[in-house]
Amino acid sequence: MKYLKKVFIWVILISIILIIFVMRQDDVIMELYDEECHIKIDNKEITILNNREERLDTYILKEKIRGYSIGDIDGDRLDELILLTKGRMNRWGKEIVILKLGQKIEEIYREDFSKLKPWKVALGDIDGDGKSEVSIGVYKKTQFHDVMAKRPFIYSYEGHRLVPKWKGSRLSKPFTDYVFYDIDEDEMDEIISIEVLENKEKIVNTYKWEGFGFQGFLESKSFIDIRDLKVIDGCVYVQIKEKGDTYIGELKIKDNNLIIERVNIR
Ligand SMILES: [Ca+2]
Ligand SMILES: [Ca+2]
Ligand SMILES: [Ca+2]
Repeated sequence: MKYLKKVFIWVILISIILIIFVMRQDDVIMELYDEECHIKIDNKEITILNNREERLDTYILKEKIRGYSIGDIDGDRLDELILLTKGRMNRWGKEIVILKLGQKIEEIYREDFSKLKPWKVALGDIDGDGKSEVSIGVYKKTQFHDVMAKRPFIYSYEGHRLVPKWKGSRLSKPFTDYVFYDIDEDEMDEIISIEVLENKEKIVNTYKWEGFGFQGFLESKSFIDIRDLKVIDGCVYVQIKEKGDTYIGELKIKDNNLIIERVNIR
């Protein structure tokens, strides 16, 4: 009996170690940023590797990474990596760190945004000038909307700093998440958001930049639940929950309607 107990404890311990190992593996993300190089993002460590998997440079942050986005924010045709670091207690993010990616990694900007309770960083070229704007998803009140809510603030990177471009009070409804994507192929990115209706059902909504603010564009029909908004390989996907059915759908415009087409991917 004693022997069995020992075996049982060992099995449990080994299982826990395996689970931790697998979870840690999940944290490693590979991102391609030009034809020759890719980066590996692992916890606090960012490594540039070439096509032969040779390490070109490594950058180590003090804090863990909560979110990131890659794109050209200054129009020099080199991508930047924009990171949001984790704050204390991990509920909100803390600093925005911008790294220029070439053969080497160069930190070009760092600022503490913890007062705004940041929870997301996303990039999109909303005005089509070839430079991506930096959006920081914040959780706060604004002058015109005195309620704590998620809001997508927009900045442009000018003169080596992030300059506010739009600190609008909110989107048309409360939202759970957003990304930027050129849904109508006019070379300007729209905001694509998952929004919550009064009856708690959800819709996908889209907005176009109109020079001084965002204008509602197309919205989908409503579903019991919509989650997991992602841009993968140039397509936007969401997970849809309908009565007795859950599936992945791809966002498309058809006959001037925003539709979510079922696809067979996981
Ligand atoms: Ca750049
Ligand atoms: Ca732009
Ligand atoms: Ca567009």
